[in-house]
Amino acid sequence: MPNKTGFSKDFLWGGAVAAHQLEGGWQEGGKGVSIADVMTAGSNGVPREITDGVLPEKNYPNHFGIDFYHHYKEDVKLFAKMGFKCFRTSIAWTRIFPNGDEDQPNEAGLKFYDDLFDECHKYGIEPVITLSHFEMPYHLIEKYGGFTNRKLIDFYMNFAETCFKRYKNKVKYWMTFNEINNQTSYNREFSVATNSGILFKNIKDEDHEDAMYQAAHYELVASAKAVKLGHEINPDFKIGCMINMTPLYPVNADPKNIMFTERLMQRRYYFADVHANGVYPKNIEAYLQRKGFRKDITDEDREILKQGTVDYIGLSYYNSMTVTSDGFDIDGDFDADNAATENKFLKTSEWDWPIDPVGLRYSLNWLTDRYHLPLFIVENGLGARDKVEADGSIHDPYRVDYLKAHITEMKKAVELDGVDLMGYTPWGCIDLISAGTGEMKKRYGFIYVDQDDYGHGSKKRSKKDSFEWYKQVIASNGEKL
Ligand code: BGP
Repeated sequence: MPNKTGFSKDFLWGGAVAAHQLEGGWQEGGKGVSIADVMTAGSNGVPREITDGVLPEKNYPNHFGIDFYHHYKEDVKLFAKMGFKCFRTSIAWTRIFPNGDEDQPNEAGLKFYDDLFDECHKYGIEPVITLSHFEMPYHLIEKYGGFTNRKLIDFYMNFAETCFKRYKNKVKYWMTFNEINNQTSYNREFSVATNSGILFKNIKDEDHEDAMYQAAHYELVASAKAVKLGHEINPDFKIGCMINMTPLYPVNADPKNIMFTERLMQRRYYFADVHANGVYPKNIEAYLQRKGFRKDITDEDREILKQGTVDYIGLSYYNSMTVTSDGFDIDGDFDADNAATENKFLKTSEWDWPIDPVGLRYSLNWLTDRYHLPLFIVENGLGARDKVEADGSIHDPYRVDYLKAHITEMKKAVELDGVDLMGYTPWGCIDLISAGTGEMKKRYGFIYVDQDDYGHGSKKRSKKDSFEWYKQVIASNGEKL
């Protein structure tokens, strides 16, 4: 009998994190320095800074994370109590290849993930693994210029092959690069540096966009090569891409705004076209040619892109964005962030992110119509400040409201629109360091961690009200919201 809610009985309910945002132990087990280790904490609107190496006077929150490196057994046990079927995390590249260009991997790093995956399997939790989640070895950036250098494809492949072979019987679900399309926000050094390892200070202003497109090309080739190799190592692997899905809405029905929005969508989502179809869409080819960008693309690259198409599309969804073409030349170069404007129909989070559950259903439909592939929502959630009451309880109805509204729309997409959805892993299922701000106070978790932005606190874990709520969502396979 079909499940009442429309979710299959093996639907992957779980939670998502990334190594650099929670592990800590930044110098333990032979780990090297990653880009995340040279990023300071931002605060109250002050953006994070990428420093020249680690400077003793600065606060680097990714150094301590929430010390998952030492608490993982306790944390996985809590995930199991919530009934997780899967747990999405990443493998810190610098634990496996501390500098990124070594021939041999670091055994202590490999062992850490063996232990973590064993711990997950002990409770029947399936690991879902991102290979590169904003954690490139800093050495690869300093010495080679990150993904502006074709050599990075080989370094990434060493890392991918090592992981695929080592965890071939422990991990089935993989993703190659986290939010690969976020680097299209090329005016924000943070997005570009975390994705491709490009430091703007090393590149002339007028070359930023070209460098981004070239690096993105090498990443896409690396991803396709990894998908192909992964399938050879274990044909049962399910290997996906991961894109940040922020649907763009025109501010009004002026055709100029409609065309402008379409153009922005093309720039932001061509990554998914390449991953899923194995070819660049015509509009991007035309743009790159016109601008003289991405000069280095070979016939062999094009062939690899075709051979390494993904099994599914992983996506993060937090919000939609409304844009206006005012002040832009539609045929010029531009960045969606500079075109963003208010949407009077939507409320925003404390960090000014629009809250738009219907946008999730819209996104799932859009992706399905375009790619005809299974989808996996691997991030969704609300960053908010939580208050601990005198008795230690934490009431977070705002988080439950957000997730409930999004799951409701996700259900409609599955039940009414025929979307093939593999699973749902809300972001930051346990409080962790925010990627965008480096703060601890921007919390997403069902599990509270007693720690401030500077790493002070007992690190004690406690359940928020949302913990029991999510537990019943999973237990009822999405029926009780
Ligand atoms: C995504 C990243 C995550 C995560 C999330 C929330 O872009 O993949 O790493 O951090 O956003 O963003 P933030 O931490 O800035 O609130």
